[in-house]
Amino acid sequence: MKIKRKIEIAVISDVHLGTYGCHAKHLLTYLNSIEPKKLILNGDFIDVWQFSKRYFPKSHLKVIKKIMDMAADGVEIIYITGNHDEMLRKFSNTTIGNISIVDKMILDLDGKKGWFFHGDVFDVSIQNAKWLAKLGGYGYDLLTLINRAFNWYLEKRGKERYSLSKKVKNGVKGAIKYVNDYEKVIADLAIENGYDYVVCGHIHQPKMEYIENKHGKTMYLNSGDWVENFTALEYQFKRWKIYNYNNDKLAPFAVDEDYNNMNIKDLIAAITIVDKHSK
Ligand SMILES: [Mn+2]
Repeated sequence: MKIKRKIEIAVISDVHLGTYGCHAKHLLTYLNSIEPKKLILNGDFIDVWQFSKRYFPKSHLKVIKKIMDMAADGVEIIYITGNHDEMLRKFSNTTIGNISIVDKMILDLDGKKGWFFHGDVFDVSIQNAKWLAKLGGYGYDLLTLINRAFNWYLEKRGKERYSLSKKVKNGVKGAIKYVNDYEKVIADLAIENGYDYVVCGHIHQPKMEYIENKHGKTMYLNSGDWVENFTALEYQFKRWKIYNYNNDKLAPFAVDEDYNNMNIKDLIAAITIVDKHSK
């Protein structure tokens, strides 16, 4: 019998299923080692931009099957959309069984307020977004519109859409400043809105840190990614921590025995065919 770690909430982001960079096997091992009440997929879970039929290996299908099995076992799955899976934003606020799709979410965590979103809407205007914080609750929604309009304009002109995470990843000059600005703007907006925690992803930089300004403070949390860092955020016993797969000595014991005998066809069937007799 496998002993799984019980966690109240697990948050993962930037898995990028369907790309060569995604370490699906690591993620599967992690998911097999935990028993969360809630699992939050905070954006860029499936990389629809780079999706092609040529590359979607067995281990990536297993991750999807695992998530569906968790949902069937009563785990509440919250899929927050990101920029690489923004096509799913069409289905925002849809709920199917234990799985729901949203753009952003607010949770009450033992009397404290947590704000969850992917974070790509902060790409466009991080340099001069200070005034957006002053708009409080409207700030995030306004940024979403500006970001959308800006990318629409770039696409119209045949240019590549703006990607902050790509800049950071490629170590473009000033990358550290981009990261700092991103964290600062998000924290400012969270403080302005009275959130105790703000939980995002997108820039692939795991972090847990109190950020303070003259109006107050908030805890900034970033779940990192499953391309380079293999990190997650876990909430248990009224506190957050960063899980780091590279430091987890138990990892080799949580293998995916259950799915090992399944071939690709079985896996696809398990994911796509809904049993008419169930429920
Ligand atoms: Mn992203």
